[in-house]
Amino acid sequence: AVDTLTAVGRALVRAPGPRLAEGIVTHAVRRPVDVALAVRQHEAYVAALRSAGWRIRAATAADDQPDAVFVEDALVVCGDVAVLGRPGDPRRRGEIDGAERAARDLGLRVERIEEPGTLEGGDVLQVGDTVYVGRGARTNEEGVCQLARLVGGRKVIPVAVRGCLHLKSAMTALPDGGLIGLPDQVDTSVLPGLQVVREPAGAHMVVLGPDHVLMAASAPRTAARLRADGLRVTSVDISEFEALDGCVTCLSVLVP
Ligand code: CIR
Repeated sequence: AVDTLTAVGRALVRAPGPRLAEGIVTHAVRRPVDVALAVRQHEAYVAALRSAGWRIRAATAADDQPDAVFVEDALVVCGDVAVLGRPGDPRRRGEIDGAERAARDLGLRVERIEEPGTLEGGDVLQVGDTVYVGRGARTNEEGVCQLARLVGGRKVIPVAVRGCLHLKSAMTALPDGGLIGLPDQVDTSVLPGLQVVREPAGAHMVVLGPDHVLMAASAPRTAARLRADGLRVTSVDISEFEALDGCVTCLSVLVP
């Protein structure tokens, strides 16, 4: 009972597997990944969520799936429904079975994106009752339409993205719901506004609480600016995941 009184919600994570270094790279310049360091960085990331009050739930690691640690892409949780994605990159489709088991363990109703739709959770940014869905390399128009039907009652806004992997590679939201990111990579004409950042990793926030965000250590100037604005910022070094085009959002799914 104490747990539920103090907790903010549950956080789903998935530990990196031994084949992490073989993960897909599209935008970064391929360099060797230090898997032992990645394991320690993941532990520190999980510890940051835990100390902010999130109860950690671990999906079973998928040792044969190099990118499974990027658990955010495999499913979208919206209220009491988990929508299993259908990754735009077929090399990631083997992650979905384990994500489904994790969603059921969380007690969520399970729906799924079906062929010919593609959708990765990195393209889905929820801000209150609004759901921004990136249309780009990994999520197609059909995927956006299917998601819109499955999360009925929310306002779904498709956003064209370019030059990046996912919508959340380019923009996320602050605790007050304000959008923050890189205007060159998203169609800003459909957005209510966008606070511009100069560091690419400054576009990535995980909202941990009403005035608390988690950011990558690679965005020190943005973190300093947000602290000056009165936000609490926890920074974590995720260099080994950034080497695989990952960002701070992709390592968890928060279930408030
Ligand atoms: C991929 O290319 O699919 C992975 N190497 C990285 C996925 C990162 N996901 C995310 O930022 N949501």
